[in-house]
Amino acid sequence: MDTPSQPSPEREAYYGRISEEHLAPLWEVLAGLVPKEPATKARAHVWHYDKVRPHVMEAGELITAKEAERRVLVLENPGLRGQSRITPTLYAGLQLILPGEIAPSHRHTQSALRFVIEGEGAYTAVDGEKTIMREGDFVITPPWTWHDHGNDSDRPMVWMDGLDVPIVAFLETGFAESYPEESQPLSRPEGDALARYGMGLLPEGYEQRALCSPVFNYPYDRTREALETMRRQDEWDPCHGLRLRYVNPVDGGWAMPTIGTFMQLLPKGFAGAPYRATDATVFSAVEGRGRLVVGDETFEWGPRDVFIAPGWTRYRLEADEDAVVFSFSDRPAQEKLGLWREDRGNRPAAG
Ligand code: 1HN
Repeated sequence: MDTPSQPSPEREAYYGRISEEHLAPLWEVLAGLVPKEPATKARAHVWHYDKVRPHVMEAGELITAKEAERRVLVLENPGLRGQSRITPTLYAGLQLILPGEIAPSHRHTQSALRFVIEGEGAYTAVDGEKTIMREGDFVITPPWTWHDHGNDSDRPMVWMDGLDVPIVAFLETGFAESYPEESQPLSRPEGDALARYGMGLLPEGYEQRALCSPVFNYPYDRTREALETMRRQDEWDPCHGLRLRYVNPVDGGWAMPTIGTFMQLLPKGFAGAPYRATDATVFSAVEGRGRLVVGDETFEWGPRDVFIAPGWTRYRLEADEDAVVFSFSDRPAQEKLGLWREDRGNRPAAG
């Protein structure tokens, strides 16, 4: 699939004639359409929270949550500026909600996750249930569910939003609407979803209707405890340390159909083996400090920093202290399409 050299005048003239009929020669573009391997435009990067936080807080003085609808600073991948993408297929941003504010209710076909970075006590209401959020919580907003956020605490709250916006745009399947009131009515008590679906029990007669997990807040204290308990028995993965994936407890599958989410523990002194996979991964450190090494670049990270490892690009993770790191990627979407591949160090690529 080598690119042909500059076309002859005869061929150029032919291309001109067929162009009038909206036709084009495949052989001139084939190599670009079917690359030997992915060559991503996304770049590795770290957003240090201490640098970003003042800008996020300043936005709080410039615009209200109500006026903005969502007061968010978009995390733009340096290789994809102006496209509202943190990876080629995913959107991410940092959302601020100040005490007393409400981000009005709306719904859309894009799926969203929230990962709480700073603060405690703000809530998000999803489909008739409110959940109070704390640092390290992973919260799901399934597609086409009403959702509004509010902050009844006395401190600002910042979380990272992750959405499949570019995927939905590519498929041209985006729909959205506003709820007629600022807040949606609540029909279930706080904690109902976790009690009903997140305890290893299911109500008799329960039928799975949605593709997203019915547990819509995975609290950090439970996730942290699982990692801490398991570290005594489980073997460390040479690339990922001890990495758990968030699952839909109803079927054991991914918690969201398009976005895969993980929490991993990297023990003090961890020096991960090189790893690459076709899914670009967005990380958010909760505890500890370490490094992301990509080629000859090193990105130091600490608590609340967000960093990204591009797709099909070898990287290594290192930790100086026990570190706990959340991450997400489009892996479920790739797997469902039979496209996902990983490559661990010296082993040949799968597939
Ligand atoms: C959205 O609905 C929220 O509901 C946050 O908090 C960020 C980015 C793009 C599109 C919709 C939210 C968003 C978003």
